[in-house]
Amino acid sequence: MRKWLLSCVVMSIGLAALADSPKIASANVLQSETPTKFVPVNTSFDYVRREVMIPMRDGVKLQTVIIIPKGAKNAPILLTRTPYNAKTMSSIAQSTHMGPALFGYDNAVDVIDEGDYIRVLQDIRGKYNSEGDYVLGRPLIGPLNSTKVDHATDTYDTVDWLVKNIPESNGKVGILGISYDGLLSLMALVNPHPALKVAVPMNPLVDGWMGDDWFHNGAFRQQMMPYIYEQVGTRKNEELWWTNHFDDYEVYLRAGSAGELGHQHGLEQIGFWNKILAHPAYDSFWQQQALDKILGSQPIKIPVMLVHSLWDQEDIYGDIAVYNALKQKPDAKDKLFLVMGPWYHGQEIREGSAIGKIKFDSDTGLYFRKHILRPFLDQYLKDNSPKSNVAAVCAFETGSNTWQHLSELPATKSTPLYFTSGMSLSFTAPKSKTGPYDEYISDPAKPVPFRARPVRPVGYDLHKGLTWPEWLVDDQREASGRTDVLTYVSDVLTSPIKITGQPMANIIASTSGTDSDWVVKLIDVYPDEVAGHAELGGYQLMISGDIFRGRYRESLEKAKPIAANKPLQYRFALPTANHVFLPGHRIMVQVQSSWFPLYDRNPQTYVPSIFWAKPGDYRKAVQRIYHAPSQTSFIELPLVPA
Ligand code: PG9
Repeated sequence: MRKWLLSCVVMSIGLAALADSPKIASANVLQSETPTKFVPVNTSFDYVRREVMIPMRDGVKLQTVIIIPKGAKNAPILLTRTPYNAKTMSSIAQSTHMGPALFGYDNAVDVIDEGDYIRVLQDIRGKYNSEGDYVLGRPLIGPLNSTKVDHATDTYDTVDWLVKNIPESNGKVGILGISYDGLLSLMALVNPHPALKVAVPMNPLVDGWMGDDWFHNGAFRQQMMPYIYEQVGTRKNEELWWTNHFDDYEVYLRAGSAGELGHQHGLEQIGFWNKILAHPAYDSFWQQQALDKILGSQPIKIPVMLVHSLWDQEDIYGDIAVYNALKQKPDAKDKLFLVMGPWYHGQEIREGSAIGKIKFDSDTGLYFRKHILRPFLDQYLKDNSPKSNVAAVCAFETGSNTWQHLSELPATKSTPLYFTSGMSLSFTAPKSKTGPYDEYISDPAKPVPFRARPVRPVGYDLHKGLTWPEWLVDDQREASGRTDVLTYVSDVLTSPIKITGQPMANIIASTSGTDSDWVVKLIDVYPDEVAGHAELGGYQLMISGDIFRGRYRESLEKAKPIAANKPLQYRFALPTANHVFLPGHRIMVQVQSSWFPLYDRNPQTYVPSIFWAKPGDYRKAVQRIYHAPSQTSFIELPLVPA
């Protein structure tokens, strides 16, 4: 009986199991665990985040992220337009707090967060989640842009929408940004919307040929090729540049020429690259989009603060060019402001007490944000904010490591510092006719590295060895020890020498080739030993330096072969410095003919386009720098009288 009962139980369990089996099977048909639309719960956040598509006048909609401090009323808006992904720039950390969420690229967080600003980040047309076509640096409407839209109109339309659709705002908008975003802030100055009250372009690209990202005086900055590849190749920068060596020196040397390297990467598919290839000279393509020229032909409509980094490894030319173009205008007096800090590109929104081994005695980035940027923005954007006392020129003097607050840049006396025999520098012109030149052999097979090898690519992760932002302060001792670099040095200084502005390189040089590059570097040599900073003993700190492509000696617009073995004058401006050479230091000038691989090699044989120089075109050349009484080479220093 018990047996029967048991078998009945077993049978009924078995039957039940059989009856259940289809149910189990259906539970195992796995369905998506991801909701069709996940709604994040962020009621505990101290800010509200909105994502909207703002329509432009041509119907194209731009992805815009709006971050509003909770409970904000009559708050001003700080706008940044960017090609670098508004979404990630506005949620750098997942945090309930607005400050940490925004901390990072282009967000001067202490100003935005502590100032209770509404933060708006927008993808420009053609990038990331915005609609429309992408044109790198899209020229303003005019000879290079026959459409009805540009970044000035897009800013206008955006500002118009923002002030009509953000009830928490006081209807006042400021625009700011670094580099590309700085260029966009500058373009916003053309026909600004009445609600746009102030602009702060920091380290903007202004003139891609003269001295910002793409060329310097005609020499091509080939390490920017990966940027073009990634930035223009796909809307969301999904395709990454590939490499085949750890050391970029090898990558670029083995490719032979920039054109060939681009070809190996399929770069000719990219519109902007073809424009670079088509315009190696300073022709109308570059001149007509140079923003200093465009803005210089218009009144200054709203207050603008230009922020310049003295060791900007990317855009060291443009903001000063804009300042020079605007400073004589009648409205400059109360509308034009200049800040110069001891920074690499964009360092003004980061920790600013040092670049590499060079220290500035205080956090200059924090000082800028707290005592210059914030009161300046508050004055123009906040209701009832007091007038700030921000000076027209706030300049950090390197060497003495002090801030200066001035009504204008100091008057200077252009003073030649001559190259003399014995590899010396002197304020007295050379008298000796003996040994009227120094010479070196420039070999394109062994170009002078612009920094110690292995040369890593352009990149910002200092912790991963991508120290590109620091290269302008690298110790130049390595170069001065080479036989293909000429090094002139002064006696030890007994009193300070102060310079403000752009030194002018003025060399008389010959080459045995028919084309040549000339690199001139102005250097501060530290005393042999430095108490408390042993690593700075004898340090050679570049204060200002640049490259000039010899084929443009007579005309920047039209290349021409150089007459071989003929001493000729090369004269070009170096980047702005605001520096004191202290007693006990020496002044040094180095001259060389390559800065590789940042700049492409000059084959030293004239060819129509250096982008397509062939292996046989690259030839050694004998280079001479003259310092005879009738052929003086010198650097003109913008001396500030003691
Ligand atoms: N220097 C970068 C850039 C600016 C403008 C055009 C292209 C590149 C940047 O940091 O954005």
